[in-house]
Amino acid sequence: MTMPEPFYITTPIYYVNDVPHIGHAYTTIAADVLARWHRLIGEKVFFLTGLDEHGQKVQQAAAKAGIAPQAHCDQLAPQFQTLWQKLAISHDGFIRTTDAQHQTVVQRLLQKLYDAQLIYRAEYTGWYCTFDERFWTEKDVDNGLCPDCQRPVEQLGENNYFFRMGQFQQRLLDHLEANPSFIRPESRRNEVLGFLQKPLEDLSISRPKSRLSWGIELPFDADYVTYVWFDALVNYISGLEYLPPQPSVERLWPATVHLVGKDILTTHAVYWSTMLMALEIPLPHAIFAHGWWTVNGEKMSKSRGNVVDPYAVVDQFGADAFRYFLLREIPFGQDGDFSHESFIGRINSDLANGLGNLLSRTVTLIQRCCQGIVPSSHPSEVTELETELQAAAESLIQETMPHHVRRIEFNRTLEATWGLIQLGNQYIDKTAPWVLAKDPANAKRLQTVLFHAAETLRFLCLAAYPFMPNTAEEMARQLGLSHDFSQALLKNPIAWGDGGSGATVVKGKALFPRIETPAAQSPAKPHPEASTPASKDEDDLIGIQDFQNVELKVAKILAAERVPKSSKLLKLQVDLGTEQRQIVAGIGKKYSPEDIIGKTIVVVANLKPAKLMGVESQGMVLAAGDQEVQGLVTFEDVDIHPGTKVK
Ligand code: ME8
Repeated sequence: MTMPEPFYITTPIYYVNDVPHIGHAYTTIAADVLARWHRLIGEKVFFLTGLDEHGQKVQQAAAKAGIAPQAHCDQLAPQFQTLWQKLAISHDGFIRTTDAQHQTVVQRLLQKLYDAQLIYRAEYTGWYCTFDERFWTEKDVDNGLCPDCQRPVEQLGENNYFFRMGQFQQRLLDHLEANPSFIRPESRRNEVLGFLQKPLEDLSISRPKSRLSWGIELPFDADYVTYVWFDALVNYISGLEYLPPQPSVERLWPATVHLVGKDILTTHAVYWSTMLMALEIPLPHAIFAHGWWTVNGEKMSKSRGNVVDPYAVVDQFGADAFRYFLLREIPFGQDGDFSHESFIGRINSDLANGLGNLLSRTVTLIQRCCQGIVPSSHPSEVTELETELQAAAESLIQETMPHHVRRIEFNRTLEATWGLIQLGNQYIDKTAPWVLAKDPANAKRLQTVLFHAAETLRFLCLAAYPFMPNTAEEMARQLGLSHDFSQALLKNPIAWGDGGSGATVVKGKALFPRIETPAAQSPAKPHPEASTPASKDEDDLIGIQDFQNVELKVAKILAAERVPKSSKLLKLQVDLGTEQRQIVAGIGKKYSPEDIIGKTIVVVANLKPAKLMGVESQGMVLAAGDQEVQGLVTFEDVDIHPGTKVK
């Protein structure tokens, strides 16, 4: 019997020259989603992340802080580890390049290359960029500036050790040719092919201690330390020797995928691949280089003061909203822009109105109509609506999701998931369980509908889990499911109707409370030319809180009839998303009942009930006009779910 191939995924190991930011969070979250999905489908997963602690950048940061480099690393490492905890990162190993075991492996591999005469010593003169820690040739340097980071370069001549990288150029080209999905996405593969059109030079893999002392000493020359990239790349193999519970380079290597940002594609695709070839170690199956985040359209930088602090984002909005936004907003591989407006927009529309609303209305209805127990379906009551919902949920979990996750298309996976959420919400709107609940003759139909709503959520819970693990757990809790997400829940196909029924639901807090933006909270500043009459007495104005005390909601008119003996009053039955209400409205002179059935309107939902001509009214509709009503406030061209808040 052959063992299934394990899924070994890595992130870059981040420099500890500064605290982590949104870019570091992005790659690590993406790797976490893949790791969680592959565990869910029953694969053996090893997920490695960690820190790159040597080299000039770290030495300089430590000097600036006035402490020894190791102490500096020890201070910063917990900042990354705590952030990964806050972001629910489920890595299996955390490597630090100052780990003694890692250093031993680096030295062993260097010695092997040296013994094989693949490392030689030579005098080299070139233009050195301290920031990028690399030499450039005369033709690369542009006006005395580094072509990569645009910082000044200095001419440096020194003796160094070189790895015969150029010798492997053709083999690397052949490998790229034979393995079209080795570098992904396709556009990045083309970049690497382009890079390899020029002759590939040998790589300086040492730094004299006189210039840089913070690194791993070369095993064959104590006057030198190892170039930080040679040291760092080896982490992908050295970590397997001492971090897994059963150390096994043999079983876990080659890596399934190295996730990296596009900035470090060359070091991975070219340096690392040729190092592995020289060491006679197989190459990883794939290297995926994702795109770059800017903030409000600008490059993130300390000097601009626009670095997004993931700690602050998580504290304010929660880990899952952040995880969702980063992977939903842009296709993985393309560049994207982070702005608070788009983030909050996604929270309110996709998370609060979409997923949160579907869960809360389903749980509320099951509590109200079925004593809190998820009912069973009755085959005689299953219509096309139910068949469509079931087919959509099954194809999401069994086909669409595996397809897109395998291709590392996070946004497509999430789009498909939100397609099902929308279908679920529309299903509840169409079947209107609160109307069914009025007549005991509909009991079987009502149970069938609520079963299907709950079952859709059971499937959604699994689809959401890799992306939003905390949310999935809370959904399972509210649905009364005893899911243990650490198990391979999708190892075997899940069947519709296999769980759920009989569970006791538990109403919990909203999954994603709507975020009121500062603009909505603070009264808008009047434009100088705005027509606020100068004489308007301050006492006539209300504060925002007064307005917020009025709960305005979208409602759909299900039925309407005239109140006997009144020319003005209509008695309406409206759908409020989770309940049906009766509202008496003075709109009978403008509208006849048949005109308004099916309209989506706005109602005041927290008004004390009152009796109008002896008929109870549980709210008020919004309409324009003074003595005479001229028109109802309606939504004509957008499909908005009943129950959605209006502000
Ligand atoms: O390069 N957008 O570490 P590093 C998206 N130590 N991703 C971003 C980003 C942004 N604006 N900024 C950073 C190093 N990243 C080396 C790696 S690996 C053997 C050694 C992410 O701290 C992205 O993954 O500069 C990028 O490749 C990585 O952080 C660079 O992290």
